[in-house]
Amino acid sequence: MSEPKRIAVTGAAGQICYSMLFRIANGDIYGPDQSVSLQLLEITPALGLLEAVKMELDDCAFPLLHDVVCTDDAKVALKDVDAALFVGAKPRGPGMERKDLINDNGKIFSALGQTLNEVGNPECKVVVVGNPANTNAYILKANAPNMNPRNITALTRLDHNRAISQLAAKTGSRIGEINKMVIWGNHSTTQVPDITWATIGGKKATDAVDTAWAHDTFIPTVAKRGAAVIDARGSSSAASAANGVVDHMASWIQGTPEGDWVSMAVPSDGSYGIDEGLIYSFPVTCKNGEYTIIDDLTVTDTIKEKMLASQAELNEERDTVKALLS
Ligand code: NAX
Repeated sequence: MSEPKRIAVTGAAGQICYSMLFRIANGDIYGPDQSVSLQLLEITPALGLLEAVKMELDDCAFPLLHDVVCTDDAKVALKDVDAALFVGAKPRGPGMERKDLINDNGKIFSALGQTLNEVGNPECKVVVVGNPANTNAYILKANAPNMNPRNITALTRLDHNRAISQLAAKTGSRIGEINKMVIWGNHSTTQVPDITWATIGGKKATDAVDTAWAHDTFIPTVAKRGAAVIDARGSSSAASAANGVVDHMASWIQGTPEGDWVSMAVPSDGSYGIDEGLIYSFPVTCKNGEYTIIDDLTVTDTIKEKMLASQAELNEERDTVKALLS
């Protein structure tokens, strides 16, 4: 077997990681023929809990898990990694405005970007999960000029999976029959889940549901699903978010199937008139470890208007953290 792939994970003692690390150690990102090393980062007070996670990883005796490092030093966690999953972030506290959260977490991501820049492998594949994920990825990218900017991405795969699940439930179809779902924009309530090109068993999804459902029920249900899970569970999505991260990385590394695509928030190349460099969710195909934005879809006027509103929100978030974009 080749050298292990090194994967850094931040916020490794948190909820999402408790579901995610075991999947990674099982080979779900790099596949069944590739061993992995985990370099886990936590804040100092959570190191005890992180050790407990390592004990459980050890107790699984995963054949593909080469070694596990637990640390509160980002230089150790991010050193020479092939992939970095930035999950750790502060949750929104009582009375906190979204702007406060953006600023607090922005500081975490500017510091991590600088460290990644210093010790990271320039081709390292990055996914940001900690919210506001797109803007945190934007901050990280701005602070890590040595890194390949194309490889700084954010997670909208959970939204993509939620959208597929909602369409399957509405039409009584199986998940595996649904292809070509799209999430445009920000991982927030301005995101634009879009079924224009989706197919169900090869037939157009738009023939199976009416436009009013697609616009007035489907879009807000997917966009507000995170809040619905919080209401039902008392805390935010964890296992499904972990699954989204694994799917995001596995698609990127192992490729997307012929005739389908996935949604990833990646630096815009100007497609669809979205400002270049903004971390925006697009449909992409993946092959040989590279993603390609599907840039030739004709979007409807209604969807375009929503796409621009999501872009406007991202621009506002970017302006809020201007001081962190060194
Ligand atoms: P938890 O609060 O359970 O875990 C976060 C962990 O991060 C904690 O253990 C904390 O000690 C650690 N941490 C905080 N600051 C850190 C730092 N500077 N370096 C390293 N570790 C640090 O949250 P969890 O439920 O795991 O969620 C993590 C993040 O994912 C949150 O920001 C959450 O909002 C975000 N989410 C993003 C989603 C997406 O689709 N993009 C969906 C799920 C989730 O809401």
